Amino acid sequence: MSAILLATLNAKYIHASLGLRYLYANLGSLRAQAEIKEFTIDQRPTDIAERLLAHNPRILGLGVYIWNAEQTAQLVAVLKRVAPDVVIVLGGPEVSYEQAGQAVVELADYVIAGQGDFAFRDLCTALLAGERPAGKLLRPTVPAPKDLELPYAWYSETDIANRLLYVEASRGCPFKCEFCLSALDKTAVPFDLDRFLRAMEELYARGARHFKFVDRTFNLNVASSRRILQFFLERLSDDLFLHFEVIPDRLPDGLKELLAQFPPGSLQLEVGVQTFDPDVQARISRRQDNVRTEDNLRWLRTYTHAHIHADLIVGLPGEDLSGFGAGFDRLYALRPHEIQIGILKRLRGAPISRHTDAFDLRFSTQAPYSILSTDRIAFRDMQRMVRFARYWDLIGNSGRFASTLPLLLGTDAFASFLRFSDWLFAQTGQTHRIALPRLFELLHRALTEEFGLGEAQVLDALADDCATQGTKGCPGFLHERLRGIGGSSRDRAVEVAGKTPQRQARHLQG
Ligand code: B12
Ligand code: SF4
Repeated sequence: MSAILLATLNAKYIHASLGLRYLYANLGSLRAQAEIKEFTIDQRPTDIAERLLAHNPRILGLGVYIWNAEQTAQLVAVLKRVAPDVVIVLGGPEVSYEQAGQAVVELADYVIAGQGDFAFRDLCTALLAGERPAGKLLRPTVPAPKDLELPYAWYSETDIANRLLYVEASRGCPFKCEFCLSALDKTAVPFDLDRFLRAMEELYARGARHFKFVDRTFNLNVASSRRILQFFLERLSDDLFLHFEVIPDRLPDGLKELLAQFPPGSLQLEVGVQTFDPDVQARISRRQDNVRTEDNLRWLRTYTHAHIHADLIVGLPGEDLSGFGAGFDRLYALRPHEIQIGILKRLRGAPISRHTDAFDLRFSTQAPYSILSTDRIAFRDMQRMVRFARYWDLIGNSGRFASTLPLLLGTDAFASFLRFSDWLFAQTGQTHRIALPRLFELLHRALTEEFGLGEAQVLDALADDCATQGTKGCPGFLHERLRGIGGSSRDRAVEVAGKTPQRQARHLQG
């Protein structure tokens, strides 16, 4: 039995909640009466309610995020029907802004907006003492990192063995990109680096090897970034895997020198580019030097083994389809390993909403509040881009079609892939559950029938890609071609089936 439960519904099992572990770590003496319970968004709200109530809690703190808003509202509705006396306290980014009209907020007892590390403890102390603080919405001051207990000891052995370990060396972001919730932060505040690295050392000693930094901009303070990279370079192992989010136009030599030392499969960088259009960048208050961005991406691809994920957003105010396409082509030319195409979302509290009227931005009213149309991109075209993004994941980002993709994209990457995407959807009516052998067949048909390429060239490319993945599961029409494939592709197959994917496997599940 626990008087206090802290719970959330993660996007998938692989994602462990760092926020809840912070709240738990900072409960002080109340920690002895508290427990963390994590679920996923696939679980039924009634089942979750049953499992929570089995602990007979007096207070239930729930972390509410864009990915679980709907399910959490259903959960709270069930709980309030069957156990109205349990005090429900909400927190997390989804309930930190624009609370009016949110069903989940209406049902709950308290909402703590923003960083709740201490506020939750204080509220629990009051509630357990029989007080009922007046006012439902609490807006605590932002805690200083130096005062916070670090949460890393509360990653269990199971978490360490099976899940992504989120860690943060700093909180907040000094930039103001209007689509992003971090635009509301005043600045980035670092945790004491010695203390942070001691915690990393402890995690490492317990066997942790997959570290995902949630710092908004890892390369903001180069001296700190260098120490962190150095720390992990001294602990390189076959299974070490690090993920950082970086801004693309800041890569001083001091960082480059260390980034270049990480072996293949050990380092992943998420590089937000979002748009290359200077007018759109200015409109959404995103400061970005495009030339430096390109130089740095080129440098990273040439001189490091880092796996580069570069992000673009469709639907930004003032960007039409051809503008997005130009950005896509410009980014593709730099050959990041993945181009993550995000559909603009209107996050609660994010300043992008100031452009809603001027650019006729129409967002879905359901989480994750994706854009449906703008004055420049009609609903029909936005739907095409949603499919483009999905198919790009399957074919461009999966890395499975290294030989076939250049044939498909030709000299005009965006236009060709959009044409392919439209064709694929017309053929299948599906964006999900397309098995790999069928995808090979569809690519074969698209390239020969729709794009008019020669049979031999297409079969060679597809067979090469099939061989790279290990020939099991290759469709029948490629078997003959595969028998003719020699050593180099087979070597690649061994490499791909070997250690690199194993290191990244856990990350890729996310
Ligand atoms: C990890 C992560 C994910 C993971 C999911 C993790 C999980 N647990 O399942 C993945 C990669 C799946 C993901 C996906 C997305 N994410 Co995300 N993600 C993050 C990230 C990088 C880290 C979260 C974290 O651990 N932060 C550190 C902890 C300490 O902070 P915290 O979680 O906010 O917790 C504090 C407070 O919120 C509060 N709090 C939290 N829980 C509770 C509970 C109670 C009771 C109380 C009182 C307080 C409280 O106190 C905590 C301590 O201060 C954040 C950015 C960031 N750096 O925070 C974005 C962020 C949460 N994601 C965001 C977005 C928009 C998305 C996507 C929509 C992106 C996209 N383009 O597709 C998708 C949604 C996926 C979907 N299925 O719909 C937004 C959140 C918007 C929102 N309203 O929730 C964020 C803030 C990014 C941003 N700056 O805009 N994400
Ligand atoms: S997009 Fe990145 S740089 Fe811009 S405000 Fe958000 S976290 Fe900061």
